[in-house]
Amino acid sequence: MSRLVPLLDESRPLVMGILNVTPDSFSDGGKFLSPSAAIEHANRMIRDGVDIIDVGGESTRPGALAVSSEEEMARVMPVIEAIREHSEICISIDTSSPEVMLESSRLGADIINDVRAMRRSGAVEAAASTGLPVCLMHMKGEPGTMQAAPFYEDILREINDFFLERIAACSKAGISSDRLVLDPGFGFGKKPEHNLQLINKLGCFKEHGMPLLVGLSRKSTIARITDNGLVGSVTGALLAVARGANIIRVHDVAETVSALSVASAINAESLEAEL
Ligand code: 7PM
Repeated sequence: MSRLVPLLDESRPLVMGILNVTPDSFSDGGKFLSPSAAIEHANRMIRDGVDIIDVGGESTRPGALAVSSEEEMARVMPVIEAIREHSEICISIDTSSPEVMLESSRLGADIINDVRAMRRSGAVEAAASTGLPVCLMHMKGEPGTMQAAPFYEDILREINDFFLERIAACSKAGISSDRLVLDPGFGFGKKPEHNLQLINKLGCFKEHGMPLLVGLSRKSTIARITDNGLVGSVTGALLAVARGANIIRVHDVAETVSALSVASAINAESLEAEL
């Protein structure tokens, strides 16, 4: 049984901390490439109160080059293994590769987070065979070209139609709906105004009855509004949660946990609930 299920049952927003093991990642500048540095970062996030650690070995930044699954495997597996060696923290694997899904699951990962929503050949079957929960993210186009000229007639409708199609594909492969998490894909083939709209209207993605994940931390839409990426990202996280997000994917775990604790205390009008 995945460690995600009991966490989601707590019915409070969960914080997913980003652990990049790519040499070219946008915010971390390659700091976390070596397994030992990656594990140090993971331990720090655990101390800071993270609920889920999202391990990613493929850069999906706009314009990024494709990574072979061998390369991705070599980056990610030592890190998953090392985290699992000394912690029961919930581990998410950020991948589109069937091989990486299977091997991560074998090493004790709990969630498959796929920015391509299982559209790669063999992915949906691989994910189904692991029995793990899956996050289906909306992306228009591919990372290399998605920011060229994003165009939507009705973005909310288009994302919901995409979710319906991917939910059906998963269901056909034997992934039941109670194992799915949906993510509108902030920054993936969208203009800044699209990104702001999908957070403001997040509630319209609730119609599928599934938990929602949002990742806006340190992304360029936030950077266009404010020079303070930390405050901007935490503010975005709070508003996303207020509009129904269940999981927030962030770089700044301690600050996001603090902000969400205050929000929860206000919503519950109790201090005890947080102690
Ligand atoms: C460079 C630019 C490196 C952007 C990495 C990124 C999401 C995700 C990413 C998200 C889910 C980042 C992104 N973003 N998975 N993976 N949702 N489910 O900022 O929004 O971390 S990669």
